[in-house]
Amino acid sequence: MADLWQNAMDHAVALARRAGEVVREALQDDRKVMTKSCSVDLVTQTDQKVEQLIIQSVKEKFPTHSFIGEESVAAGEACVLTDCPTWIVDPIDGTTNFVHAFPFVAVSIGFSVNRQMEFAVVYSCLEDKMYTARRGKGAFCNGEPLQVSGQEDIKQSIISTEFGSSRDPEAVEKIFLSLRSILCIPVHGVRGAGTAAINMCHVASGCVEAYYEVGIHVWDVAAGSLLVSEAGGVLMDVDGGAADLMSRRIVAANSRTIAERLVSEIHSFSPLRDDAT
Ligand code: LIP
Repeated sequence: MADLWQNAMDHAVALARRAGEVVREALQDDRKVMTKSCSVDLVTQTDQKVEQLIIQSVKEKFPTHSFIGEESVAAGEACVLTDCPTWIVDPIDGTTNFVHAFPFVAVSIGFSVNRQMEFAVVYSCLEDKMYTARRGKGAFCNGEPLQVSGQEDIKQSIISTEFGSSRDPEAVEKIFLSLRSILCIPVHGVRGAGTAAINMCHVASGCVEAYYEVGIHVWDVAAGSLLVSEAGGVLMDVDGGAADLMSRRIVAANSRTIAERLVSEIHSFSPLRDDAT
């Protein structure tokens, strides 16, 4: 049977590649930096330009589809996931990296139908790595199949996480408590690429056993979540329940064993949900 969404996925890959060119070109110029929720939550004209490029093109080709886009939500649009075919777009995941030319920057496009991810595209623009996944058909990087790590001992693992952009003292305290507990298990190391999407690609690729973060948004993790599950990994809430992409909390791991062990060390908190009205 023909794959209903293959056409949309091909379009997403082409758009991510074109968006990557825009990002690479913009790195040659001065980047005008603006702020959103706080002084460390950055946005540039390139984030806005890339999101417009993607949304306009999708609207022309698939006029009935819906969107959740990071910059559209920042501009006041609702962040609601319905049963409709929905493109969940982060035009530049790793904006702070982009601003500083720190070399991990991704275009992240997830596509959901009936609130289930159908395909995922994460383009790591500066590495020229195109990560793709289709529900039930596996995960790939530049066409090569991905498989999560088989490591089940957290003491032999690398864990990735981020500090995020909240500077609320209570949140920062929880972040440091979690980090201390995890480091002292002890694990082999803690890493963070500065983009949730690429951190999740690292889990899918098997070079990192697990990634967790509290404070991310649905556009940061929608595509990455399918890449991880299609590469054989698991998703979980930081308290051990079912993952909820709107909750701003995620654990993405190679296995349930590693995810549950990690959860037992995380000091969780609950930021305002993405779909809170
Ligand atoms: C960022 C993430 C990063 C996370 C930040 C932020 P942006 O996305 O990918 O890993 O720590 O809180 O959400 O703002 O660069 O798209």
